[in-house]
Amino acid sequence: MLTFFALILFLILFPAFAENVESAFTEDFDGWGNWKSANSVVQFVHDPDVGRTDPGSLSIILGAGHPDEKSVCFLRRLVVEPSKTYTGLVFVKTEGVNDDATISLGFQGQDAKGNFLGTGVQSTRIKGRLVKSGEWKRLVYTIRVPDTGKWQNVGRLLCTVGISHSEKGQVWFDDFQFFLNP
Ligand SMILES: [Ca+2]
Repeated sequence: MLTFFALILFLILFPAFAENVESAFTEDFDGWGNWKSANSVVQFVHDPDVGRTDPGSLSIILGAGHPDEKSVCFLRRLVVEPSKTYTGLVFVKTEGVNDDATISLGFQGQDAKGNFLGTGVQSTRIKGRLVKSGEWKRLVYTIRVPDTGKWQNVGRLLCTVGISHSEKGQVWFDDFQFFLNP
């Protein structure tokens, strides 16, 4: 019974804790969807062999004829509460992408039903030339969720991890984490 009350107290004190997300992609896409610009030539795959700490990662393969300015990404909705601060991070690896490729981790506001709020995207990016072949680089972004203006009805962050400005190559994503800042 004491354990039960301790659990209730924990849930009251840390209501958003249950929404923390970790994706190691050991088995599959772990609930991540994807999005691509029109005319993109791309494959979204789960790579069971490549991984940072453990095998398994998400990967985007840009195919012949992919227009280099186009954006493609994996995405996942994350439950958040206004006025709270969260940190997201993901590790990225590339093979054969353009030096000017932009690999990004971004967030935009949605309401509890997943409708866009027109908040624009907040993101961190790294250029392809800075991700050397075979090396994992970390992208990290901390966001305080506003509670006014366009963010008034926020209930979700749409998280995107993706690539633009490359017409060739492959990028992997692994060891994603999203958590409420203490
Ligand atoms: Ca992994």
